[in-house]
Amino acid sequence: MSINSAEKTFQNPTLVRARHALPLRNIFTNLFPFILFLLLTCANTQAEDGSRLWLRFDPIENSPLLQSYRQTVTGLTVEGTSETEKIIQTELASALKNLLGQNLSNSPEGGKLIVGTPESSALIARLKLDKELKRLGPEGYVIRTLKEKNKTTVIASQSPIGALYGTFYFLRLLQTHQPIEDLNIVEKPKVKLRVLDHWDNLDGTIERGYAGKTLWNWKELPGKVDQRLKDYARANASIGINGSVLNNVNSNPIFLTEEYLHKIAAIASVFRPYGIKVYLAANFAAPKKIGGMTTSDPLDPQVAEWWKTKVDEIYKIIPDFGGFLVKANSENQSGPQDYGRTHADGANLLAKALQPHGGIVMWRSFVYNADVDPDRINRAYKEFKPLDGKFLKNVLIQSKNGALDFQPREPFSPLFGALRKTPLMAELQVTQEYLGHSNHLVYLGTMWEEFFKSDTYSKGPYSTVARVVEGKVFKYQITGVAGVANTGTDRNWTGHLFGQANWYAFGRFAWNPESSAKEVSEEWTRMTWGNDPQLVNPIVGMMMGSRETYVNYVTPLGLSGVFEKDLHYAPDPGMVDPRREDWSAAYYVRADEKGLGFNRTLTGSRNVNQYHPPLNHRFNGFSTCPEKFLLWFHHVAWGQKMKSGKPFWEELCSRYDQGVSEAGECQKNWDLLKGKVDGERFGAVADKLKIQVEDAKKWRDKCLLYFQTFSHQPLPAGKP
Ligand code: GCW
Repeated sequence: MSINSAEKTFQNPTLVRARHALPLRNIFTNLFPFILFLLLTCANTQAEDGSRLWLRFDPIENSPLLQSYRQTVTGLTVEGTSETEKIIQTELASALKNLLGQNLSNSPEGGKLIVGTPESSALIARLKLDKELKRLGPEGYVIRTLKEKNKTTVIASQSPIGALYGTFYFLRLLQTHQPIEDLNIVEKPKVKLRVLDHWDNLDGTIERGYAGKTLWNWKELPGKVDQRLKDYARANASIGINGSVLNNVNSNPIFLTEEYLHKIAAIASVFRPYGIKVYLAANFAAPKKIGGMTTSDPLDPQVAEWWKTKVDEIYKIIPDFGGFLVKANSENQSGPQDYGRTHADGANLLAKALQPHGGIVMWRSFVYNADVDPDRINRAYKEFKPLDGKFLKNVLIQSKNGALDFQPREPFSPLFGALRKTPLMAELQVTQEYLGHSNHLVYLGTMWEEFFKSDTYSKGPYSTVARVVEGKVFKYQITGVAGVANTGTDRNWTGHLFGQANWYAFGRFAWNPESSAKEVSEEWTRMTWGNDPQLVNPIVGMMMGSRETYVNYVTPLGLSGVFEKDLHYAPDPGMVDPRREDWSAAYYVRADEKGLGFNRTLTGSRNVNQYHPPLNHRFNGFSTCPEKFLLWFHHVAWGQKMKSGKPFWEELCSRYDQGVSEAGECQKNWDLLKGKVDGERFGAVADKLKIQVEDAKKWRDKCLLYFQTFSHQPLPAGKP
């Protein structure tokens, strides 16, 4: 029975009653509990499409906890009249109503939960937190229980945005069932720019997007702004994301035209009260393509004038515009090298135009022109290292975490720690281009933790990537972390329900690159699935192992590039792409009669030398190179003895097998949760896991059969 027909029975009984008065009453009485049950389950099921993300705010059922929360939060005072402060008010009032079942309207004085800034709130001003809040900056905040004031809880910041971040932190404590009666939390982001990069195209498609279409409806904007943009901004604010690059780095210059700037302005005004700035991916050839000029040469004064005029126009329409992201001289995008100029010339051209408005340039280092070096992964370092110090102050160089291209596992790109005078911004990929799209459950928090924790040794030990990115190693003036977004128009936002965890984790890691993947996964699990330890422990367990499992059945022991052409989903380890050698799987895998893997040691492409000592030596030596990076740096003989004592071929086979069996374990663990989570979300994940387990087998079989044509060794018993 659908909820509608059940409702009709209730709402319109008179007609029916006239004809069957007595019997109907009996039927109704007997069936009442059943109908009620159906109604409740239907209502419940209908709501569970994942659209609420981690902002569910379901009622707290644990009664002692509920009671203590109710005692702590007995009244609410949110002062200030800015848009952001209004958002704080409604957010808190509705969340507390849902979580605690309490209607707390905003009272001007004396609530037991007070939120605001010294400017907007006389109460907070009286607390004399000014110095402390100033040190925390506009996005930092304190959450403190005031003992002397009848245990009032204060959420205070220098700015309304900081107060909003503090509000979401406070709500997270409630959502994850933490104690709140004695708080002293002091928070500030470790990174200034925390930006989602959307690879969204003008036609609504998303490059490497697996969750539907773009959220920006260009046809309807600026007249109509979809409510989902508000939901998107709210979700981002709840995890501290403060910027969105709206369009693909393979960029269409049309986004810079006046018509589109007005559409973008409409998006910016929805994002603004949530603390999110909009940025655009700029097409370097725009002066020629939309400006009617004959050149886009960065050293041509008229080109500089064109950009200055364009940028001035942008700021007239969008006064708090963030700046540009640029992919130049890479994968057919034009750039300064088209005119014999350098990346610094190109970046500085735009930086100069943006500088008077406070805008910034995020210039990507994802370049790999074949004439620079025969090994693709040597190229970006070789191009950018000599330019260190040549960029204007408002330029950041944005580098992917690894030197290749968002593989399931890569060592950190040697650019981290190589640029001392130019801020290096980390680019992570939240969308799972090489990680099973929206079909595979792969939690990326562990990958990002591994990356950020890597020691670059660029200024002696403890020069971790995290500290480089935070500007602590080389004292960068601006800092940033970008993530290629995995959002789209799917009801659940990310295609796979566990893709939401990667969006969430991105925000948490961008705020604090030294975060713990486990803590983040636990937070997300509690908010998304529930606080029952019988749910939390197995789900966190599944998440924490998921990336290693994927690596095992896709790219074990440091393999890379084994993917099918263009789609990057299925395996095709022998693929040769006629367009470019370095788009071919065979180029990376390097399988031959002797063995497998890319020799990047001193006898090979010498990539190891792009790392600071002792890493260069460590990666260069076969016995010192971590096994997880072995095939990345070494060509390993099929019979080579491994740490386990097994010959390499057997080790390789067993890693693939391990991946397959771990994927199966993950599926079994999920099955055990049947009945413990709502049916709709349970089923959605179960369906995806089925695909994942089948895919894992395909990966193992296809790769091993291909490698076997070189190793000529038997497959372990029971394999194809
Ligand atoms: O990984 C490659 C992707 C391209 C992407 C490019 C990049 C946006 O396959 O789709 O283009 O990286 O990062 O620029």
